Amino acid sequence: MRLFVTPASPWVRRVRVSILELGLEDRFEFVQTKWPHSWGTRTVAHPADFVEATPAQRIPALVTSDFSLTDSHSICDYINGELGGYRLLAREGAARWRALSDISVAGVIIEAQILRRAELLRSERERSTDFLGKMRERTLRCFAALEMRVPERNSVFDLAQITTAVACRYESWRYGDDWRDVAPKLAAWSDGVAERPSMKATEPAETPQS
Ligand SMILES: N[C@@H](CCC(=O)N[C@@H](CS)C(=O)NCC(=O)O)C(=O)O
Repeated sequence: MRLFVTPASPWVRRVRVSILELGLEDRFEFVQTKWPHSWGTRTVAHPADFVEATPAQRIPALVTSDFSLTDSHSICDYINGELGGYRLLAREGAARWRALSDISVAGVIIEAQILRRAELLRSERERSTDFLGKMRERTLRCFAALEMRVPERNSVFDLAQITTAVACRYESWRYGDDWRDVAPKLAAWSDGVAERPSMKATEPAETPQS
């Protein structure tokens, strides 16, 4: 299976951490993609294999011998259910919905982080301060909500925790540590899980531009 990736993307990171937590890395070929900074506002040129893999032309994208999946949610669903025996997210029942409740909030944070990044890649003249403020406020509201449900010590590092940890670490990497003031317990928890080998192996780095 081919997984199209970049080291900066938090959407990619939640997939890569899931793969590592399940010990499935040998099943994947990781294909590095390149992104000029114009990606924030324009369609950029990509190699044919990536264009074929995903009509969205976004990462992560997974190509198997039977089908392709073009977002992290469907890819995590496949990895967890089909390859991972539902070890990262329960198949049904209350535990599933509790986890999805956290995943949806952490996912909103990641979505806002990436929208903010794309806006910041515009020229200063084009950039909307209002939009950046709205994304920042949404992010902080969602971190405050996750502060109310910090995972218990030594609980399973499941897809909800993975997605939350990725959102926390991306925020610090791109935008600094202000969020820690609204979510101090979550921040301390994220410092702990950042030491896991799966998180260490996927620390964010700038995406190659060419
Ligand atoms: N909801 C999608 C979002 C994927 C996404 O937005 N990926 C970003 C990188 S973090 C991307 O490929 N952006 C390029 C573009 O929008 O052209 C997912 O879960 O995978």
